[in-house]
Amino acid sequence: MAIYEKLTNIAKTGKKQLAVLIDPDKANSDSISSLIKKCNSAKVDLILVGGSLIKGSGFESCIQSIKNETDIPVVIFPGSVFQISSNADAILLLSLISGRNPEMLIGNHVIAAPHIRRAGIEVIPCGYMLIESGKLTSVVYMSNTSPIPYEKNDIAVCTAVAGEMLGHKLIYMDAGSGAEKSISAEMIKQVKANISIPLIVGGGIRDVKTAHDLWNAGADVVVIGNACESKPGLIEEIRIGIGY
Ligand code: 1GP
Repeated sequence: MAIYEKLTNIAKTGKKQLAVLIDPDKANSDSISSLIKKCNSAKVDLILVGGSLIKGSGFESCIQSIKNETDIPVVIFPGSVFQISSNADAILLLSLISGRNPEMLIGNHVIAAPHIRRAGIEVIPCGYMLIESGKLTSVVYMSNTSPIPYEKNDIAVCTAVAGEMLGHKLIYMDAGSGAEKSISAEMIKQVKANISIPLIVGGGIRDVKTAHDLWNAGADVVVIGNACESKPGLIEEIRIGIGY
């Protein structure tokens, strides 16, 4: 079954999904292997691969190493047009709808389109929203956009609704990797109440309670990135805590 269809079907049942984000620049084959073992045992739903700035040459080998060790779908979460691979299962085609940078709304997509088509992977159009999170994150700086202010729930709601009306299949709300504070449960609750497509939430989630609060507020998928390295037991604890 296509990855988007599966994600949507699970979301409709109300079952909460867990995604792990791997930054190829921070991973090596040993660290990938140990993390993937944890993802397998915690029954992680998706593995996202990408980063705002990838300096090394390990993007392709990172995806290949992951695929060698798991059947969990590997989905590219691209930080640039260089992050495309036929070895992945799908790509989130991110349109940065919280910003007003035309390159992030359409320019990079034009450049990437023929390469994505040639890769032959599933394309999931995704309205991507950055939310202010206490400090300047790499993604805010690199995208040259302003995030939505932390407490402006109404702007977040209208942005997500516009994203859905434009035809995006997912909304991804991100405080940015390593964010000081994750997105508020109240903002997630209000956005979820106003859209009918699945909602992914990430950035700065470092403990079980925050993950559960965001799930309970309406996130269909919670993404854990940095904390997988600093807290090796976290993804299992999050999964056990939710009861499946
Ligand atoms: C970043 O949402 C992801 O784009 C994950 O963030 O690394 O802070 O968990 P963290």
